Amino acid sequence: MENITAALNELLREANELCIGTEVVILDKIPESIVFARDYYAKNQPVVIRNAVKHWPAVQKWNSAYLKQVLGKKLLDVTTTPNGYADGLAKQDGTEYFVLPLEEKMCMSDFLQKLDDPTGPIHYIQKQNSNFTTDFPELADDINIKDLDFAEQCLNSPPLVNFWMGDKRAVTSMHKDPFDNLYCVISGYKNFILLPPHQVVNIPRQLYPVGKYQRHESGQFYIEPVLNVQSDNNKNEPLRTEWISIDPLAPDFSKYPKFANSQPLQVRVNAGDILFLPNFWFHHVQQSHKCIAVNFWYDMEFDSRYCFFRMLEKLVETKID
Ligand SMILES: O=C(O)CCC(=O)C(=O)O
Repeated sequence: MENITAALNELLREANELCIGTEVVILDKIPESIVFARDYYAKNQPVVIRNAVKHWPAVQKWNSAYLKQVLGKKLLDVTTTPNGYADGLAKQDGTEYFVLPLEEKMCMSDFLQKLDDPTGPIHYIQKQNSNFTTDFPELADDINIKDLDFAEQCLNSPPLVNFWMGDKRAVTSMHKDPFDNLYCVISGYKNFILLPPHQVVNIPRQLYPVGKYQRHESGQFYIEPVLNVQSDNNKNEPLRTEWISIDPLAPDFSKYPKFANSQPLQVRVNAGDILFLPNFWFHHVQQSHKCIAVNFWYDMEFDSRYCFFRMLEKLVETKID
């Protein structure tokens, strides 16, 4: 056990000293493909490229008036929560759930109007199913995927393309994805808190019952448990999922002391910038009001790095202190 603890400490120290550093690298122009491949993709390093898509018509055009004109009456999928956390932890009657958002259909004009109400529930267009491609064809010509060719040789095309727009109170809680991500901010800004995959050693995780927000007729939200309908053995038991227990905005170090060693990186991505976020980097995201973003998710490679991560994940499940 002592050996394993020493090895994990060595991993954290070396990874931080040799390859992670204390800040996200910022570039002021799109790198050549070979430079992107060598310095960022191959090293699993995030990088922000300032003003890389500033020339996209979207950056000039996509304001409330334009969206209302082009999409005003169109019904869209919008997530609604009482607290801004559309996939996050919340307590009800002493039970802590991983809670999915209420999904509502509303037209763009109503959505924009609701964003102007700072007191109501919190709305976010954040359907992560390539919704830009399926739901927003009217906006397709305002971006140019050819500008992402610098990364094409490294990434598995075609990507899923997602559209994000919401309230400044909407927060994406800490998680990781099995995708390499080119995240383009179109309007406003996003604040990212990032942790490299090996920090799984310091990030507390737990299985939580899954719930989904619903509303009473009065408008009051409640959490409805989601049952496990797939497994014959556990039918009618709550579905459970693993989620990260810590909120990096208010970390409870007395409960999770190891998180104090995690050294998160923070970066603001402004309108016209691209963040390259490699797969399995943990991320937590906040935004300015009515921030709009389009991101491109490329299937990750399940290579030796993935196998190493899985091994590490299993090792720390054994609760080594
Ligand atoms: O913009 C957000 O709120 C979350 C983005 C995210 O989690 C992602 O692109 O993987």
